Amino acid sequence: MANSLQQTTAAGTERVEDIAQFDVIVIGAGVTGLYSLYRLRELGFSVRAFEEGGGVGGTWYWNRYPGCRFDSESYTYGYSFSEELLQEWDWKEHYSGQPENERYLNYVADKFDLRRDIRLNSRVVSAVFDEDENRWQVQLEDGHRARAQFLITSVGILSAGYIPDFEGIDSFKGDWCHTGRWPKDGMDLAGKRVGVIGTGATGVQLITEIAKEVGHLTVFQRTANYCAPLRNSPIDADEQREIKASYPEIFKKCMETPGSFMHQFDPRSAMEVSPEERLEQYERLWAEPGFKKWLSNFYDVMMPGEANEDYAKFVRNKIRERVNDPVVAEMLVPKDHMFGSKRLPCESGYYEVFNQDNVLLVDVREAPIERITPKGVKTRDAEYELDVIIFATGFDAVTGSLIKLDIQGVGGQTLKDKFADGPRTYMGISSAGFPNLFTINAASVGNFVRAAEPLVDWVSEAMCYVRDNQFTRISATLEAEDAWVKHVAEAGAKILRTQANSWFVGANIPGKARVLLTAPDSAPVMRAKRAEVAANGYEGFLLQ
Ligand code: N01
Repeated sequence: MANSLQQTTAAGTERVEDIAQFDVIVIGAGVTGLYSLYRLRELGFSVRAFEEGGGVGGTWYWNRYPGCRFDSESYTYGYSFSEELLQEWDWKEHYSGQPENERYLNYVADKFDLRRDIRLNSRVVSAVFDEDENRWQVQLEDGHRARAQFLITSVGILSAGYIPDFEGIDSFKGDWCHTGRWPKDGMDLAGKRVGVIGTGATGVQLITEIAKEVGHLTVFQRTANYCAPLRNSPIDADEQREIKASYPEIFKKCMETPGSFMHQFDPRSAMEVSPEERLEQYERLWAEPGFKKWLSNFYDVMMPGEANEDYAKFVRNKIRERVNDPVVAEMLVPKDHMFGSKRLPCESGYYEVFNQDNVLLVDVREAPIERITPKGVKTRDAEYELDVIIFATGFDAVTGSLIKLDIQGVGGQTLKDKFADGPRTYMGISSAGFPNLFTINAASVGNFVRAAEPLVDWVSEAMCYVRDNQFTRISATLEAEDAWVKHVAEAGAKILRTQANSWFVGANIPGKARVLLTAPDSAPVMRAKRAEVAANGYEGFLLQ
């Protein structure tokens, strides 16, 4: 849809002609963007999604590194909005891999005819609020522009890849890449000397998979992680039938838990049962697939304190049991942070990789990486010659991808400046001075799709409220925002997620303010809060 606007806008002094006009612009065609598009279209809005990638899928489009897969159950990750989709789609594995997940999202895009409203290969470089017209003007890298009353940033929480500022990267003679921008045609690693920097959830998946084919692997580890066996398996025909018959119960379970996963904590404290009973439960859950090991465990295993340390000891011993060389084993055992204070990777043979003769573990906390050289990686102690370097060094989480968009609100204020000391929003969704902008990526917590669907529903209903009541603007009030920022700091200080240096608190990015980047509350609490806000006529929001 395009029209000829013969006017000068506050968004720029140029004459604006032939700018495509929509009710809503969605940035990103990943899990949340696709659903936003579907939902808003159903509600009668004209929508255009701009996607930087050459295909839909977001995280599952970009992160095509070997080993990339779910660690929450596949059938808890799919959309719930269409019974037909649920019955048509067969998840092949309990923890589905990237190729299948990307296929699923493409299937969704086709089934609901979403592609006609998605412009691919479209990197947004700025979004400016036109105060006279109450519309956002979005500028793409290729010169294309579009305008809409509402702007939704469905840009993901882990999409702005982070590569440490090592000197000499460009001098490296071999191939290198970041896991979040894995080449579509893959990387030829067979028989090569490969170095991986980073041992977070990504590094753990990648290392396990590529260790099967590389000639030699050097793993540069700064912090050892608590990793637990994923125990993935194919879904057989009987299981498939059972899953399809029990989606309502599966989703109901997910909606009742703090992180929207299908596992409920044991309401007992680990410390109130006998040591024998405690160990029996630890062992029983350890033998189970996925997150059950901690999310179905004694509730206080995932809280700072005695139970947490007791379980950490159990996990440390599980790691030691699997690594032949006791020196290497001790390097792989985490001792500097609490169990669960960083994201817990699930693995499928990670520790055994370090029993291979062609794998070397290098401690870069002890001897940090000094630079990348033409031949490889130089640490304080040695130079490691490599053909390929893979940066599994994570993401500038949540705010990184928002700031990259150069979003300018009322009075030319930028989101970058406003978020300099951490995100300033109300419930992660809206920021004062940025009317009609919904930062959906900053509000999701836990199991992504389970969190995203109700969030998108809420935002869509808020837009309907604005439309139906002939308002032109909606945004958080400064008071509501201040109270939320205070709440995040206070409640966040008490939870496990803020206790270590990780992306949860922005501590993985040098110079980034250390602030909890998502809500400190559980998913049910957040849904109830949003429902109450809406029921009270969007309390905490300024409607104009
Ligand atoms: O990133 P990370 P990730 N020198 O930030 C190291 C999700 N996810 O991509 O721990 C040396 O966790 C850094 O070291 P340290 C999941 O939510 C999900 O792995 O900071 N090393 C760390 O080891 C996850 O949490 C799945 O000391 C440096 C690593 O790089 C999130 O994505 C799979 C360094 C970065 O780890 C991010 O995970 C994969 C330096 N200068 C990911 N700088 C699923 O299973 C950084 N590091 C669904």
